[in-house]
Amino acid sequence: MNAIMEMHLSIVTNKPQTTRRRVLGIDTKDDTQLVFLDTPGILKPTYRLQRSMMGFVDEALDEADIICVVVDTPKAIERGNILDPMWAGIIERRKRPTVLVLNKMDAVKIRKEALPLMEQARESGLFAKAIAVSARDNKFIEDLMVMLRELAPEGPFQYDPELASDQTDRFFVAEFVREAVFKQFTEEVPYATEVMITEFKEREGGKWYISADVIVERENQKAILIGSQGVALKQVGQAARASIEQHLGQPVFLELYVKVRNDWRNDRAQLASMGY
Ligand SMILES: Nc1nc2c(ncn2[C@@H]2O[C@H](COP(=O)(O)OP(=O)(O)OP(=O)(O)O)[C@@H](O)[C@H]2O)c(=O)[nH]1
Ligand SMILES: [Mg+2]
Repeated sequence: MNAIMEMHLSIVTNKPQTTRRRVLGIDTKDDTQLVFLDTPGILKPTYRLQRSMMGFVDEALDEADIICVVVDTPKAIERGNILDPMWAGIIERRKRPTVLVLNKMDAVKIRKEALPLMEQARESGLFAKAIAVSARDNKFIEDLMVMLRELAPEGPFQYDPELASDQTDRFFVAEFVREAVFKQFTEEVPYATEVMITEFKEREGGKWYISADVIVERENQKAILIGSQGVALKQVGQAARASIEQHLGQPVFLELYVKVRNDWRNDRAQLASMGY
């Protein structure tokens, strides 16, 4: 979605389960408007947050006219399989035109190795079309767009063509902070982290003031996030601020507070307060 929209709308990290909600992207060119719903990846939930994440996937699948299945091609080649059978069932039920997008082709040395995956896609009968692309290098992204335009139903624009999303600045700011945490820390800290914006003040002619709670599950995670003399948290703030300023086109003053909420990922009330 980011490659198509030439915008950093959905946060990207090398860790799985980065996307937790549905991120909406609107691409309007001439007489065509494509609306993308980026979702978490499909998984078997082991905690309540993941159940909610899969709820967002279900809603998006119900809403969409076209389903794009984006595959990590080098991994699929290694596995010898495009899809988990469980996912195939979830997609098949929807009976929508479905496009297989074999991504990360820049990381496939021998392109021929992707051919058996294409063959599998054909045999599965799941896909209306298949295409091999590289989001990183922007290769064959335009061809994918042409494919999607052909499959998309005709109708009036659903959104103001000037808009890139219908989600709030607060949402994207929280996501950029979470992205910085995902990038900076290993192991459990990113997964135990959620970000909630507590203040968002637009100031005429000055830096906007944004304050956010960075929520973790345990005291030891809080200590890791803050780091010795607050150095780690400061780095998170610096990285996040760069993305936020880029997104808002506006200098900001960003303040982060780390808070502990025990086991929030499994706590119904906590999750509800976060919008999950
Ligand atoms: N080499 C290469 N890497 C890519 C490409 N597209 C994405 N990546 C990398 O793949 C990793 C995962 O990207 P994401 O966009 O977070 O993947 P996702 O499918 O949305 O994953 P979740 O949100 O975690 O479910 C990141 O490190 C990206 O930089 C590509 O075309 N080529
Ligand atoms: Mg994602």
